[in-house]
Amino acid sequence: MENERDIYYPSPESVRGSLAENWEELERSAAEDLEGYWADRASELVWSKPWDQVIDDSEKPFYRWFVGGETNIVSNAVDRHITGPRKNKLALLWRSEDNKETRTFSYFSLNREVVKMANILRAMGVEKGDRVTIYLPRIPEVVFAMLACAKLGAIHSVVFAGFSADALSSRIDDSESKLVITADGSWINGSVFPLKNIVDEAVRFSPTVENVIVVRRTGTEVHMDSTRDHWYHDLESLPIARGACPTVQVDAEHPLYILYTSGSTGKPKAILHTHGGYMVGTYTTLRYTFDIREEDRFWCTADAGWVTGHSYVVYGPLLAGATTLMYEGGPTYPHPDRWWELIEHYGITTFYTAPTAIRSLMRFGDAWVNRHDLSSLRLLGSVGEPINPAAWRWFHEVVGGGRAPIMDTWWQTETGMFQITGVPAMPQKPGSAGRPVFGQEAEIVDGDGNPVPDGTEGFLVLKNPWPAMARTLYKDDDRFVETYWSKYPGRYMTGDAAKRDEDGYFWIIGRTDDVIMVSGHRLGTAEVEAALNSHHAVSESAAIGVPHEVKGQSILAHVVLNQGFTGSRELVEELRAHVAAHLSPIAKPDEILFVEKLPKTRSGKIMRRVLRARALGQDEGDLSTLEE
Ligand code: 6R9
Repeated sequence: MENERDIYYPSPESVRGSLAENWEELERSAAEDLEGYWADRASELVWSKPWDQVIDDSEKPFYRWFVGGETNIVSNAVDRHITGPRKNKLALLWRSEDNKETRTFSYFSLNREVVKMANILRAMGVEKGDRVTIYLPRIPEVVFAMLACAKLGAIHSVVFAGFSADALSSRIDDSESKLVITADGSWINGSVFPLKNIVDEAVRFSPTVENVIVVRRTGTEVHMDSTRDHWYHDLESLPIARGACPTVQVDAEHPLYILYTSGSTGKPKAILHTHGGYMVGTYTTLRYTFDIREEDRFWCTADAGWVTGHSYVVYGPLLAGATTLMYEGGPTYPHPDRWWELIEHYGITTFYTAPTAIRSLMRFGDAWVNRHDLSSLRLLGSVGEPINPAAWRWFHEVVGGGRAPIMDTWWQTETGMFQITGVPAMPQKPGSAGRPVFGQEAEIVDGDGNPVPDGTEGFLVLKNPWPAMARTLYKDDDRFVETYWSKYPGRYMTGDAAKRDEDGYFWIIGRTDDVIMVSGHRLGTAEVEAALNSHHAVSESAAIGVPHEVKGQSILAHVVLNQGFTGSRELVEELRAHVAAHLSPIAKPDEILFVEKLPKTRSGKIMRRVLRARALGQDEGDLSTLEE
């Protein structure tokens, strides 16, 4: 933050001929004519019926986009490519964690896989509007499954394949999914994570799930229920899998997917995105920010279980007709140069990852990077948390060879697409996400919604609607209005604290609500506490995020024990394992403190702010609402 004046000017090569070379002009014209700007972008894609109206804001905040238009995101992500010069272009490259298997799909063969899976889903009774839960690791089938659902007009709900049976089951039940697509297991650092067993447990009492499709990945022995479970490789060879499968044309506002994300209460929020606007938004932002060119090879390291995977592994790159890499494993297994090796091997030009990964790789030193030829890289990207200037510089200098600018993209599950970011031609400030995307206006306000002067910290709000905006929370319109649109009427409340500098660049500080970002994964304090509280020794608990050098934030849990229990090293380990099993290994608290009681408000709400201040040795602030 002390380096606001530190500016990196892009090299002439990153500016010349880039799609948003004239960014100042684009910014100005989109501000003058928002509808015209988005109508032009939408016209670059195919619609089976043109829209009558670009934005309908008659029932704010329930905005509708491209009203009256009909299309399907798959018509644009796959179908339109196979009738043109991209038919034989590589769409998806895949590498296994053990580095021994490679699979590649042209747009033509991607379509074949999607058609096959869609035929199978259709034969199992999946129809337009039905929900399907996808619980798959980073393998090509996760892409096929998402696209197959979309092709039929069904709504996918991808659940990160690291969540526990409890978390999976509540998401299946809430979405009332009739089908679950999973794998026998997944590879994590050389060992098997038992996905199918977790699904078995999750669907045991599910009132809605009729079928489970199982992709063979690890070859581990699993239990197959003959009336419910089907191996995908068996289904693939049946006659039902064959033949053409038309892409169902849907209304622009037809739901595309639900994605559960943490909120400040225990119940995750079911973010709903739609076909038309989401398609236009992800297509446009990916192209302008990452300057996608035909010869590029794009790699976003995110998992399809998070929004970054939805928008910028699956939909955005395919909409743009790009070539994408998906890698099954993580950054440091078996050695901290696996990613660099893949960049070299595949000639990746555009590499998009998270600060937590950058920091963890930085710890191993430059030598691991330097033994690889990374000269193909021309653009880098960062997402998920603020990137600290030290990590920014290392990424730029050591990985990007001082050539590749870094696109620091700020956005959320709810926004569906980038909201604040740079473009290659824009000067960069390490640690700042840059400027609102074309057509957006962001503002920093105080608690009453009044804009604060530049340089002052406040709450980040968005002023204009955008096509990929969440339409609602599935089955919960009231919570949607209350969470995002009620505090500052007419403006979208992001929940982040930030400031703007005198050049109009935004500096994100972090979440203001009770959400913890561990390694770029968003966790609710309430979810972690719910997992802890489900242990028989725990009476109650409070989880907070504290700064962590590598992970961004780590979890510090305060635990009040039931009578008859005393805190011990063993119990700490037991509780950590318990959270891993009942929520996710990512959510394991780094530290657990046993306390007599928790600070609470008179109305009984835990004051995590006080715990945070204590943990950081800061002033505890206003304690007037504290109990007793
Ligand atoms: C895309 C994604 C959203 C929250 C968001 C903010 C943080 C995301 C950021 C960033 C600083 C960036 N965040 N990108 N903070 N700089 N470039 O991560 O979605 O999982 O919903 O999290 O992540 O706090 O509010 P999601």
